[in-house]
Amino acid sequence: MAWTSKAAKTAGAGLARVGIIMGSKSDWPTLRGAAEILDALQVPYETKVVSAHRTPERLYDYARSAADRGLKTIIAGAGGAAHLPGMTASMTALPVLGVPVQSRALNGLDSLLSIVQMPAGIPVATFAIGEAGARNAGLFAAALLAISDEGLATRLAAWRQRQTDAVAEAPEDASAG
Ligand code: RP5
Repeated sequence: MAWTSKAAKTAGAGLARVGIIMGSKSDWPTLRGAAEILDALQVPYETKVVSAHRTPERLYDYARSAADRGLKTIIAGAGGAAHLPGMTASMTALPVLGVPVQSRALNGLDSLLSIVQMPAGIPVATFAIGEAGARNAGLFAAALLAISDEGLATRLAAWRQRQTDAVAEAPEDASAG
């Protein structure tokens, strides 16, 4: 079926190549980390709230149409009983990158175990809990796309070099003393 996403946001030119989905709008402060990385690397993406529990039909439509709509990978973040990444992976052949959101009750350990412990057969690449995981999922999505996109590979290499260059050899206090 045709898919139109009101919440779609694209960075750079062209159709979204990465989908960023989350189980609740309360997950956005975490998943924003992935979006910021994709913005920095000029990778077009879309964002959408898709709950495995509360909006199962939306999840079905999203996952089933993702590849036909031009997405190459999906970053899926959720917290608690975090079924979103696994259920998404069950309905698309695209690589799914799971981000465990830091939950209030168990600090994200529940999210991590829900996402990482997929039974053999349907893989979800699982990242660290919280914003670090979201940012790394963004970088990983870019690395996947960079395999067949020379311009993106160059931008990613430059991003990593800037990060390396920004690491001081000594802590501020030590050099001041
Ligand atoms: C999960 O439940 C969401 O991914 C979110 O992390 C968690 C709490 O959701 P809200 O109650 O904030 O909507 O499905």
